[in-house]
Amino acid sequence: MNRRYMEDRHESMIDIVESRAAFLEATQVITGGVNSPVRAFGAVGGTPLFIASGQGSSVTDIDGNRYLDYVGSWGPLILGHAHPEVVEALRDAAQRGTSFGAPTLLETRLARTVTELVPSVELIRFVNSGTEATMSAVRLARGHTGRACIVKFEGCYHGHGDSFLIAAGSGAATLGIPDSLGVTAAIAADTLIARYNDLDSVHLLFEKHGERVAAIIVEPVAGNMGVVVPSQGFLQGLRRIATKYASLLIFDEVMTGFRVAPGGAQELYGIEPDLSTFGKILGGGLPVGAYGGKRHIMEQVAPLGGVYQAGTLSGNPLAMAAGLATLNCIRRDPGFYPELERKSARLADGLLENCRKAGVGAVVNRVGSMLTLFFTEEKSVTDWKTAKRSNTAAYGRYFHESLQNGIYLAPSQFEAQFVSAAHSDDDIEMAILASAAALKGCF
Ligand code: KE4
Repeated sequence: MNRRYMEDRHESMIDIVESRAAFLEATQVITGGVNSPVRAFGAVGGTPLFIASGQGSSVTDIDGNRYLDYVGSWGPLILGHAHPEVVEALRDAAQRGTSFGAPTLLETRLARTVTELVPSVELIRFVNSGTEATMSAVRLARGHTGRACIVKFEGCYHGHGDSFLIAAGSGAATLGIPDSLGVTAAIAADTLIARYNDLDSVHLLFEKHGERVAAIIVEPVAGNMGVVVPSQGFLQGLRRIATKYASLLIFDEVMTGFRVAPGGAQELYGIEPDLSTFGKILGGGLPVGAYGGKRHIMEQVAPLGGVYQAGTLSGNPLAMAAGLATLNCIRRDPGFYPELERKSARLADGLLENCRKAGVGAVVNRVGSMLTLFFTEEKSVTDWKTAKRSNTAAYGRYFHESLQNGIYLAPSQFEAQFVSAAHSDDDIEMAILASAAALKGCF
């Protein structure tokens, strides 16, 4: 056990005796005590909180401390925790068996729902994570075009597939390992890196390698360097370049799908990708991913075509039931997104106003109910180069001050915060008040 790993963890002021003991025990049997690196609080210091339960907009840790939750399990919980219709759907499905390894009607119903919400998706395949979705979409693009290279963007994160762990965002950027050990030079050579919001950097790559590029994969709204908004014409430019070179345009909508609009970022910005990937909200908090797109492309996946992809629990009834219940709640309420927009805009304005009053340099980037407060002297944060200049030490202090004020934020500057339908106006006002108090404690 790496004692330094434990000793570096200074205490929060809140009583987290149980979490501390639980973390010590977890580190003896789970690598780093966590099952995903960003949960280890590596970027903010301190001991990860072990969560006992979630209800609506809040979570409670095993010491009994309750927090307003603006992480939302990193995006899936757009309805909030333990939504009654999701819980009921899960209970009903579980009583009939948890997995069959055979087709079920639930899969077809969820697939039909996605094709109705996202018209560019004519055929879909369910998998069990966003990573599986993006890995499969890239394999399909390579199989469809017969080309080896992909273009991704510095600071974007598409899961932990080997081809993506080059200049990656999210936990890779948080921990300062954007290029992972274990990814071979041969694999890395096929991943070309461009700059987000910089079409010239994409043109340069295509002028040199265009005939070898199978796909551009992009987060249509970046959420893994913190939220970075596509500049005017950026996504349209990628569409034009991909078409010109007969490469595929893959929108990684794992985070933006059903988050920024019912039909995701492609609806919001009016761009039609060739393939899209999904996860998070699609499973309502259960493990799920999906990739889908034009029929003539998707028909190249086994068993119809020669691109192989499979999965024991793909389309499992529990994830399908939770995803269907979630999307049904979203679809039937015409006020769902307008309400999210109103509350999220109020939160973003309040956070920024607090920083202005406190004389703290800050930028807030937001699309819909995903947003990031960057502590920075930059006038804007438009790519990884500007995002990484943020004051991550200040963010770490702000994170802990926020915890002490009852607000649970992402333990990394390079992540998004999420507002759910369960967040009330009072929750938003509490987050704004708590933010003002947190700033006092860390600047
Ligand atoms: P998963 O394999 O974690 O389900 O999805 C990978 C993925 C793919 N594409 C995008 C745009 C994503 O944001 C993600 C995963 N997001 C991170 C949060 N930034 C997951 C949190 C974590 O790694 O623990």
